[in-house]
Amino acid sequence: MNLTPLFLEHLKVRLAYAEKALAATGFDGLVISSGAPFTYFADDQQAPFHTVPHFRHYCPIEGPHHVLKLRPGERPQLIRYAPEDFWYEQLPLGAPFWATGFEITEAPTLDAVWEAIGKPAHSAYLGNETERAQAAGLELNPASLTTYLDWGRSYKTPYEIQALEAATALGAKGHIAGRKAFLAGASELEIHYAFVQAVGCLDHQLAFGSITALEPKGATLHYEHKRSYRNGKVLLLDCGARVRDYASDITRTTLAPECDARFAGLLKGLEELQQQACAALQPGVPFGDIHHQMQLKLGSLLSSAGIFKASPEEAIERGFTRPFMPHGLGHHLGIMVHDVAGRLSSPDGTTQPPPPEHPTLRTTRILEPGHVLTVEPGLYFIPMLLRPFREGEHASRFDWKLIDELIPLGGMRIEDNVLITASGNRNLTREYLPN
Ligand SMILES: [Mn+2]
Repeated sequence: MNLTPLFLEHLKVRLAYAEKALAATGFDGLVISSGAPFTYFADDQQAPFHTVPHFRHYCPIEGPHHVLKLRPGERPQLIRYAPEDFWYEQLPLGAPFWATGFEITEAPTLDAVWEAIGKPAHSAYLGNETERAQAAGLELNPASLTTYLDWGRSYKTPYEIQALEAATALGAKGHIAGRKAFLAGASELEIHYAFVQAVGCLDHQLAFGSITALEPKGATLHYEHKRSYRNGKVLLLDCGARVRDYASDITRTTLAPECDARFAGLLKGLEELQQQACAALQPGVPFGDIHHQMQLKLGSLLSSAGIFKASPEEAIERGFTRPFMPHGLGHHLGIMVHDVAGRLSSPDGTTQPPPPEHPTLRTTRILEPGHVLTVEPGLYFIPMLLRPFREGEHASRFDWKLIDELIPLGGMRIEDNVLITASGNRNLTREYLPN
């Protein structure tokens, strides 16, 4: 696929938005670093390098210390850090699909990079090479500008949607392999390797540290260990891939045939509820409303399964559903897995906090075409969160015998990546992973 026309159109849109952001926040120019690597404290090893997301938004070049210089009305300048090096491999630039979008200068040293930048007047700097940027007279990471740019990152261009879709397709391949390994009795570590092998990358090139949880570990929301325990009854696999640094974030819960039928019934109910939530994503709808509807449906699922006795409305009012689903319905997805600006209501930095009954909601945005979000309801048996209800005034409303029998099975979550379109939505994940 020739990505050049898609990318050049993306760059045009992004530069126009950056010009608007600079005008709105009082700057004449913008300098962005791809970033300096991070070295662990009292160690000589570096963390796997992540490009500064603001930089990545304009330019897909890999590696640290490159700098972009943007000025309204001018062609964007890329100063490419290209040292001679025999310790680490330095590849020539070649002719990547994006190169024609930039005026490219090569600099063999950091001093040469920053000499090429010079001292642009009234300009802002985004990145972590702050000493260099300060010496160049730049204003460091101004909040008004980053917020304005963050808002714009929620609207994905066709180039970005193509990358997110490709990341979803790749993640789906990993999920198919992981599920197959689980059903053959594999351990958490082996399931993880099956995922990574199918995606064809290194661990740190995944979208995030994989959550590969058998049984009770599924109730630790960000469980990252990989046990050698095998022949599990429940697999909660939450993992995604990256394409050109855009992430997918997919979760599937798979049961072994001998799994408890009551747990299987809840998973079927959660699947229906998740598909209804996905279908509800439309332009003009506040994401928080869909979260609220999902909580109501979860209330009726839990009460019809006999876990507690309450109407859905009462279950929300008294917080009965919250220990079973303590996180938000989803989040924006982009270069960052939990993408920015979920709680903004305007590019000027005005925020819309979540309502008190749904404090963990990560996005309160009103959905618009071009937004990409995850939809990921879950249902967990988390002893720590159940304790206040077990000991509280409404304890008799819960079936603790049933709950205690389900606690060893951990939890379940189903997560798809959904693009908001002009007329509704596209569930990117189901196109590649139908179930
Ligand atoms: Mn997620």
